[in-house]
Amino acid sequence: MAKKQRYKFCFGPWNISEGADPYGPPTRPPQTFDWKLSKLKKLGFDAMMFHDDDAVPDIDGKSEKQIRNEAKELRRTLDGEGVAAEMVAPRLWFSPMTIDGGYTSNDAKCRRYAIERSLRCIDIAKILGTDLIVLWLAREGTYLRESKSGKRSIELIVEALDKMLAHDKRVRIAIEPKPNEPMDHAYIPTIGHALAVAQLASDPKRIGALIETAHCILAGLDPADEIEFAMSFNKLWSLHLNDQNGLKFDQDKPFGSTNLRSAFNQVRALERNRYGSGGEHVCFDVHPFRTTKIEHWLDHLVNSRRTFLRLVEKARSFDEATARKLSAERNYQALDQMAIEHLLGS
Ligand code: XLS
Ligand code: MG
Repeated sequence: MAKKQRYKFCFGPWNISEGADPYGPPTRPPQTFDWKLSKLKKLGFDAMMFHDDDAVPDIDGKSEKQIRNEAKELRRTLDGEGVAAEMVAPRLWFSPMTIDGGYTSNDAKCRRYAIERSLRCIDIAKILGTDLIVLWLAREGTYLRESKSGKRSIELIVEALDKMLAHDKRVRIAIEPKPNEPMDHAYIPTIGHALAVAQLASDPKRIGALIETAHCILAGLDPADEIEFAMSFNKLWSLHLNDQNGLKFDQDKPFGSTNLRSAFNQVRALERNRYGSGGEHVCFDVHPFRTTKIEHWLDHLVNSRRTFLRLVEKARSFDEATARKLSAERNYQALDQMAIEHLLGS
């Protein structure tokens, strides 16, 4: 029998969030980074994901040398805790320089800022010991169709990718597609778009993808199919599992919270394609509900991991032979009920 995958888990400091939303202030006081890090291993996680300014706060006001020094200090702290850095992502959506987008801004000065910041992000990743950069292209899109050219925007994204690839010969870039929010329409809404854009870059081998459950649902797609699509190209380099109830704001609910059967199918897709066998992590991009009390602050992470592991058991004990037989007989009614009964348990 094939060796069973042992999954490696991670989350980011932003996943222990304070509950602010566009309509109200935080409902929990901020926690320090060190506190978050100290909890990680105890909760059964292996690695942490970072935005560039999670790693080096106030990055825009710091020199290259300062950035490197702070990244080195963080590396020592991570090593001390036995925690790996899974990836680093440039936060290209917060600064006044990214109001109109990063790489696709209509202002050349702002575009230069976005690229420079991405190169610093690569420097940080190298120091933290990861070759993986994640690009969530938050503001690369339009609020109104007349404001940008779609073709020019793709050229600008490819130019930025090429500069990043040239900056460090070992870096790999995983594009995290999302169809909307904050933009009306984003330029890279799905995995298919991400992998197509990769083909235009100078070294397509070093561009892959990260799939987030909620983002697939927002695009009207099935997350399990998106996972298998990316894995058909060996391009699923990271994963943000969570959940989402329909087409509304990005909810980042605990994994399995809305649709347990979809969560099961995502895990089954990962299992049968051996996700993780190349060292990839299972990350939970989940947030506590705004109502969460301080004493329950980490439960969404613990619960997502637990649900994932329970669904791994469900995927491993699913009667695949019978499923194949029922599929061959086109008895999908029985297959449907078999999946339901399996999830319900005895
Ligand atoms: C937002 C994204 C973000 C990325 C990291 O919707 O999911 O959290 O995962 O930049
Ligand atoms: Mg995400």
